[in-house]
Amino acid sequence: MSYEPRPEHRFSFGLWTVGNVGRDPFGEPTRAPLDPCDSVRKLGELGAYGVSLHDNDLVPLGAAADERDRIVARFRRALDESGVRVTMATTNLFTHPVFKDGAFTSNDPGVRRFAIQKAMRSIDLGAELGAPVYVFWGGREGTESGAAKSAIDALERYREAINFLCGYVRDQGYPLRFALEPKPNEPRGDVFLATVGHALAFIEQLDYPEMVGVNPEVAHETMAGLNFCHAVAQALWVGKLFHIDLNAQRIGRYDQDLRFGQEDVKEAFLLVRLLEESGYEGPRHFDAHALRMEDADGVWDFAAGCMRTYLILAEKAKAFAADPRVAEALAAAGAPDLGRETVGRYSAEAAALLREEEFDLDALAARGYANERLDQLLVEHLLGV
Ligand SMILES: [Mn+2]
Repeated sequence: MSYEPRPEHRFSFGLWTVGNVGRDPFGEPTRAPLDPCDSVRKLGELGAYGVSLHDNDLVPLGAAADERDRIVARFRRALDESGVRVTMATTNLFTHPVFKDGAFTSNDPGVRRFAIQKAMRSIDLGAELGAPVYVFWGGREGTESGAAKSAIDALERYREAINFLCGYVRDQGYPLRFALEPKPNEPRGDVFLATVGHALAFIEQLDYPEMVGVNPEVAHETMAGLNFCHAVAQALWVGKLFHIDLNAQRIGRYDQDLRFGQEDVKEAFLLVRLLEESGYEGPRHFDAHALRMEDADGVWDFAAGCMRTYLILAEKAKAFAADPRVAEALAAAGAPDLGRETVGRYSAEAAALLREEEFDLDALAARGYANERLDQLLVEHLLGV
């Protein structure tokens, strides 16, 4: 196995990920900014399929129209030369101080109107670059002082904004779908649409729910101590996994955005197994960055490592599925039986039958589920034993 990334593996990286300069809340940048065109060329050399971007990763805020067009044309050439495509675009609605109280949910209507205008222009850019998915991460949509903002009003304004932007995309005829990216906190103390479950429920209240899915991120659900695979599975189950942000994170920490597989290899394995076996066809997108002590070379070690670990885990998932001992342990665990209907659709006849059915509770309760055997096999696969 060479584990060499190729475009058909559909790996993608944000411009802001490899371009991360190593700033943190306590320290200044440790690396020089990268030219987005150089990032695209380097990602192409490493075997990546795609790149994603915020509007201002490419075009500075406030750039004049001719400057914008010149920057975009130059970026277009780098994409064409490298064969890398834009797989996702999004709007920076968090860096400028104007968004300090929120963007779509700022208490100030002027800020809210500016945020929607900025998103429209950014959607134009994403469509021009051929992005099929447009992500909304509402990092500033939240509160520290719960008395200062009605969460009900905020959700109504959030819905108004997404509905308006759906209308804009339809009106322009862009072949673009939206994906909401949940996060429980950071930078705000408490962020609205905190988890995948919150986002899925919100989507059902929109005017065009079919246009909107989710972009779950490993770090964001893990920060809250939630099971990321369950979140992804629920998104898959309702056909809403439009995009995914892969990285690594330890529970209970700040948003670490570590290299994919850097922490909790077992959960990373289960995630890769889920994605590979589910038929998910979207990009395997890394939203992470190199550690702050890395230099320019370390950035590309980070990027290559994300892809290599994914490919190793995909191979491990195949070997796990093909192992007859695993199949036997899965059968002993009853895993295949969960795929069978329990009572089927309701009918009076089925209800009458069930009402009379007799159960041997002692026998049902006495059964073992062989989870120890199965989980040990999983661990040994991962340890290469
Ligand atoms: Mn993300």
